[in-house]
Amino acid sequence: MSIDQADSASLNSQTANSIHGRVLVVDDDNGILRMLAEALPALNFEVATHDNAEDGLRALAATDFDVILTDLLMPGMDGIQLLQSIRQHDLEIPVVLMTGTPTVDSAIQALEYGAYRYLKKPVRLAELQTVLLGAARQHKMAHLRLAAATIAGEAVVRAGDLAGLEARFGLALETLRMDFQPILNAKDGTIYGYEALMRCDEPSIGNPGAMLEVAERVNGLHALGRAVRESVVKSIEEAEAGWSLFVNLHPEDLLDQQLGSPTEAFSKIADRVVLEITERSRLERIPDVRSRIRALREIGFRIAVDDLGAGYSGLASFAQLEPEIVKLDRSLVQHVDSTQTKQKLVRSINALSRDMGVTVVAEGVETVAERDSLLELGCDLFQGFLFARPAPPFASANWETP
Ligand code: G
Ligand code: MN
Repeated sequence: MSIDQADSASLNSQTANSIHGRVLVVDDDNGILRMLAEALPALNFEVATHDNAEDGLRALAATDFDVILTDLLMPGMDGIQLLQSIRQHDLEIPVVLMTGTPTVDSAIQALEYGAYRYLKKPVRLAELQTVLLGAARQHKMAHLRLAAATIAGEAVVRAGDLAGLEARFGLALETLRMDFQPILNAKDGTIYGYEALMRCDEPSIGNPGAMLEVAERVNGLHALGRAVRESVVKSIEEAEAGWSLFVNLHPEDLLDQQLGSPTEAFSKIADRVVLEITERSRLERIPDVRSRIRALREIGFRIAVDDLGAGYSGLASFAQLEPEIVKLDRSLVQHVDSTQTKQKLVRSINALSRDMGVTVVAEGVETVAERDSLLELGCDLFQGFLFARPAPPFASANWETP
C-alpha cells in the first residue's frame, strides 16, 4: 500500500504552514490504517499508511517523515524489529509504538532502542494528537540542533601532564569551591538565578573541563559531583529565596545513588535547583536515562540542556531529557548581531521552545549588540561576561552597559 491518494490530494490544498508533520503509519490492521488515514489529515498531519514493516521501511527510504507510528505485533517484521532497523541509520526520528497487549519486555526493548512513546490500544485520538505533535516538534528541534552544531566549534580541554594525578585530584577536591555567575530575566534585567561553576586551588587543574577530565581518569566523578552538590547546599543559605541555582551534572552523576536520594541534603533544595546536562555529553552509556530524570524531576529538580548546538550527539538527548530550560551554546551567541544564519536559527529555536513550554537562556553574551539582538530574537534569560563574570556568591549584575 502507498500514500493514500485521496488524502494527499486533500492535503495539497492546505498551506504548508498548517501541517504539523508527516506521519508514517505501519499496522497490519487495515481498519486502523483506514481510520488514521482519515483522522490524521483532519488534525493537520500528512499521512502514509502501510500494512507491513517491510513496505514501511521502503517508504521511509524514499521520503522524509517526522514521526513513525507503528503497531507492535505484526506478521513478519514486528514493531520492535522495525524500530531497531530504523535506528541503524536514523537516531533521531521519533517512533511511537502501539500495542493491544503491552508487556514489560516489549516496553523495555522499546525504550532501549529509543522509542518516543509506547501507547496502549485502543489509542484515543486526542492522546494520539498530543503525542504526534510532541514527536513532530522533537524532530524539528533535532534538525535545528544539527544546524546549530555545524555553526559551533569544539574546544577540547586537556589536563596536561598527568603524573601524580590522584594526589592532584585530592588537593583539588579539598580546595573545591563554587563561583556563581548571574542569569538575568530578559524582561527587566532582574536576577533569575546563578550558575555554579567549580574552582579549585590546584594550579595544574585550571578549569572545570580539566577537573572533570582528571576526575574521570582517577575514577573520582562521583566524589567530585558530591563535593559540588555539598558546596551548592552551603551557598544557598546566602541566596535570595526567589533565585534558582543552576548546577552542571556529568552524565556519570546520574548513576550515583546519592543524587536524588532522601539522605542527600541537595535533594531538600531540589525546587531551587536547575540541573544542567550538556549536549556535549554522551547519554547512551547511562541505562534508563528517562526514568532517572523522571525521578529527579519528581523530587522537584528542573532540567536544562546546556550548550545547545555545541555537541550534537545525534542521540536524542533532548527528547530523552524533555528539559524545562535550554541554554544556547556560546557559539550561537557570539556575533549573533552580525550573523544572519545564527539569527534565523536562534529565532526558530526560540519559537519552537515557546511552543514546547521551554525557557531559553542565551549564555556567553559579551557585547551590548549581542544582547540587543538576542532580546529581539526572543530569548528569555541572559548570562555572560557583559553582565557579570563568575564570582564568589552572590555578586550583583549589570543589565545596562557597565
Ligand atoms: O558549558 P557551560 O555553559 O557550563 O560553561 C560555562 C562557562 O562559560 C564558564 O566557565 C564561564 O566562565 C564561561 N562563560 C560565562 N560567560 C561567558 C562569556 O560571556 N564569555 C565567555 N567566553 N565565557 C563565558
Ligand atoms: Mn553550564
